[in-house]
Amino acid sequence: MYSLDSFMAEIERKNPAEPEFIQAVREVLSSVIDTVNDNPVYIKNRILERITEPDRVISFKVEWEDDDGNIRVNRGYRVQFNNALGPYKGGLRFHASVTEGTMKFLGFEQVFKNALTTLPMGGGKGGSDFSPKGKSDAEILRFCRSFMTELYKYIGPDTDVPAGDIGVGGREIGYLYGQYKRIVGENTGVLTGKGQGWGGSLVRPEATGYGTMYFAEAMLEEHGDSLKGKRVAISGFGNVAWGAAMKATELGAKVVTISGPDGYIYDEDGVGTPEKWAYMLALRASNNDVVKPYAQRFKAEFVEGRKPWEVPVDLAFPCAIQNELGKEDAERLVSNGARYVVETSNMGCTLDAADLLRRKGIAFAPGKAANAGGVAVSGLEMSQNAMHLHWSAAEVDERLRNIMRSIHAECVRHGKEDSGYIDYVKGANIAGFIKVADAMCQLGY
Ligand code: 2IT
Repeated sequence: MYSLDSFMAEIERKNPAEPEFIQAVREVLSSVIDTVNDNPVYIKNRILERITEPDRVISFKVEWEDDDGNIRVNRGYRVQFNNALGPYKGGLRFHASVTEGTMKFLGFEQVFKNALTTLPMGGGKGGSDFSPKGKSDAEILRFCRSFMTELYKYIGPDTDVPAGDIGVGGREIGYLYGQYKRIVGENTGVLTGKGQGWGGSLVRPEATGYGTMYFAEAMLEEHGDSLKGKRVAISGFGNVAWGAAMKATELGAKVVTISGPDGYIYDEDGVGTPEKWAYMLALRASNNDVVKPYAQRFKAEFVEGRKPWEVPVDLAFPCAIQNELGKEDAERLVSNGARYVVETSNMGCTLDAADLLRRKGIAFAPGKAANAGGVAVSGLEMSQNAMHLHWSAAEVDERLRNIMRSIHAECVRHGKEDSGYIDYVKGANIAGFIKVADAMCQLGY
């Protein structure tokens, strides 16, 4: 029999100074510990000990030259967490906050998320503490080239397939893939999120944001409700927020906020026109990491240094970064009448925020379920690459919507309580865990 507290004490001892990894493990284990204790096969196979230890953690030096001719040094990572279900799969994050601990938390989350998609993918994550903020295009190119010159040794279309994440979009994937091809001489599906003219899948750029709205659509239906006429708060302004704003609008909701590290935008007219969406992409491409210019451009309100969770809305979608929505934010949302919180960033809510939302009866979807659309379409990109063909946008979009609805159904199946309340965190964790744990038992050690 496992006790959560003593198991977590051991995790904390083995992973010092990695608070986010410890947080992610605690969240999953609190959901699955009863399932494990009820299953002698999982106990005998030491699944908990094995599933919380990454297969390997690769760390490497990235040397590059800035525009002034200075040599700069960053640290690169690839965490290959678990490949029971398929090749390691997960994004690359370029952000100043990246450490080995963040990579491990993201890799761990990815294992269960990828399992939920039902596609054959294990979990991994990588990146660097390199910050694209304020960097020129030429500097980003040189950094990507150096990064791939190390990373190529560890990846391959059937072993480990990276993609984008914060700070890594179509441009960066292009530079990374260009260097991979230069070294290895192969056109393969070794990265996803590629350009549409050179092996990328249609709808991959939109997929995370679209997917989270398809998930929300199913969630609202489950509660006899719909997105039509709802007020929505979104944080972030990058690729994920962009896709979410477009799909929310299409489904009849009004997105009243986006945000950046500098503060948030309150747009009473809604972030709901092609011009506004194009402007979000331009802000992202500028590498300035600010949203303030949106306010001047579209005559909206800019609230400096604050988060959008103080705005009265029906639904909140954290779309920026881990732990961006804390307990006080959750309290504010609840007292302002929000009924749904759909985590779209990975672990966007702190543990106490998520607990509070669930205690208050708010429908709360965890990132590993709601944001799985991005990696799901990455999986579809891998399929298309392996078959050397290209699906239409309509075909990819329909598959994406079906995958998100099936993830929602799995959450309900494993998370519905006797009271009728759906604990999406528990449902997602148990559904993902069972798939990976069963595979691990069958594969031996
Ligand atoms: O967090 C994520 O799921 C991603 N950044 C996407 C990963 C992928 O391989 O497409």
